[in-house]
Amino acid sequence: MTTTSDSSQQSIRETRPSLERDCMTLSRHVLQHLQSFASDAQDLSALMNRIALAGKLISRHLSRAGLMEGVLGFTGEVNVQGESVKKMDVYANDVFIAVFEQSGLVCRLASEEMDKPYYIPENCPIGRYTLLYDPIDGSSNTDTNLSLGSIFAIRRQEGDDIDGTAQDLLAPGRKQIGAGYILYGPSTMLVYTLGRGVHSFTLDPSLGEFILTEENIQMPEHGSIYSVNEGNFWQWDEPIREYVRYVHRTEGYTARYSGAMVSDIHRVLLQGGVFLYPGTRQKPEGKLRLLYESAPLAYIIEQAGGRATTGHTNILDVVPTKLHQRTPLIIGSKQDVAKVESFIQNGH
Ligand code: AHM
Ligand code: MG
Repeated sequence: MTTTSDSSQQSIRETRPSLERDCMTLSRHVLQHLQSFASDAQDLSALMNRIALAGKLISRHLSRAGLMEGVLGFTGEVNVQGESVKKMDVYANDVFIAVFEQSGLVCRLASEEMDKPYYIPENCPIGRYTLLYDPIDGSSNTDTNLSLGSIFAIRRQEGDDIDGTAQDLLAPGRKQIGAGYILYGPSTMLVYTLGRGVHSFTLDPSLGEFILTEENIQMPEHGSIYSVNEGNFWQWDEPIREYVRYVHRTEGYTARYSGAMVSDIHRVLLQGGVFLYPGTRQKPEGKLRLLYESAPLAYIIEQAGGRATTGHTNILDVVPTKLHQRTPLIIGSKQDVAKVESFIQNGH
């Protein structure tokens, strides 16, 4: 005979797997993953939760952008990088600041959109972390409803920074204790590492939560995709041109380039291949910024079994001399990165 309690046990067993999946939120994952409830782990969990909130706010804003006045287009200003600023860049930059105000977590924020680090004085006595971020990666996609991203890196503040110059941030990417990105595509995804593997989450809009999608992502050692802006072909040095000629004449390669490297690198993370933004003759350092674009993505890709290099130096070993330093970037599957390196270093 089946009793009421038997049947409710049975129903719990049946709903358990989907409930467990829905309950694996980002903050829970961080704690579980660090295997600790100590204050450091609680801080990192809370910090990731705030980053997730920033992602949700930006995602919501993007999803309605075409329906609201004054959201798309340029502000008319030029940022510290000499690039025209979009209204969405300003909004997303402010979102990251707003979510960390009164959090006690982050004392300083440094971003592509701000000349100098931004201090949140009320957090500084206890908030020993710094957040470096690119609020909108792939800005040129903003007004055409194409994929965009946000990139972030977490560093522990070293020293007192009494003069407010944040000199301790001029340290290699190995000092990052966490990194990740948010991808605003058909769905919004958050991918992060705290140095123990790479994990992806998808925003469930009905719950308003990022739910675990894949744990410990390992990328293929080789992939067919090469992702580069070939419009720059005549501005590259000969070795990069030679590499691109090589993939043109070799069977098994295909090009993909979206204009937002978060999406291009996300594809490479899942399917393998290589993304390149090399230096040009006029700009040997290329376009991408080391501290809040290349280094966080390098950390993710290395944790997933890939590599990132300038062509000569591992991205995570490059020591910046200034906050907004640029760097050439070759990133992706081990074998594909090695192939590009071999063209740069040996000419074939
Ligand atoms: P952004 O942060 O100002 O948008 O610049 C970074 C972006 C990358 O996402 C993308 O790969 C690249 O710039 C595209 O540049 P280009 O149009 O020169 O190919
Ligand atoms: Mg940007």
